[in-house]
Amino acid sequence: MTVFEGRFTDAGGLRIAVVVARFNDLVTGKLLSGCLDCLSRHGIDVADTSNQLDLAWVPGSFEIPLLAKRLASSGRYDVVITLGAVIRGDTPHFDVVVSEVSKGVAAVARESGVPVIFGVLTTDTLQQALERAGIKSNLGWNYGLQALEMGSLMRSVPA
Ligand code: INI
Repeated sequence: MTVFEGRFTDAGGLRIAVVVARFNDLVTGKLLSGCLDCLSRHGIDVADTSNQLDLAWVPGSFEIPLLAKRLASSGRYDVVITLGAVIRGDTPHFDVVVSEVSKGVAAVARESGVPVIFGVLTTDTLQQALERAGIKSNLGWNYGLQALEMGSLMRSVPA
């Protein structure tokens, strides 16, 4: 029996792209900070000069799948992390944005074969979003960890 498992200790060679939405950047900026902190503490070069990690900003979560697709299809990255915050209180089209970004991200991963981490918070209020982006915990950190696990796992499984 072969057991395939992602590791967190062999992250040095991973190439990572992060797509971040500017909408609700009070929240997404904190998710990004938490995510980069996690990656950095696991050996990823997150400096401005890094050739291991690239960052793409999009206007809102609706645009995330398009950029994720371009990056995942480029062949340059082992894993793509998406970060966004969709808050129900802000918009009557909450359900549309959430549906498009969640289905879009899942489709990109399936079609490209590159893992795409779904780091889009969907909450009823800004308070709930902030609680998940640093006031209580910072889910950005978790998304970084999940990216390391998936990048490592996909490398270990024969294509
Ligand atoms: N984008 C978000 O990332 N979060 C939101 O809460 C949000 N609201 O509230 O509307 C939002 N809208 C913008 C959308 O993602 C697109 O950028 C816009 O519709 C242009 O295509």
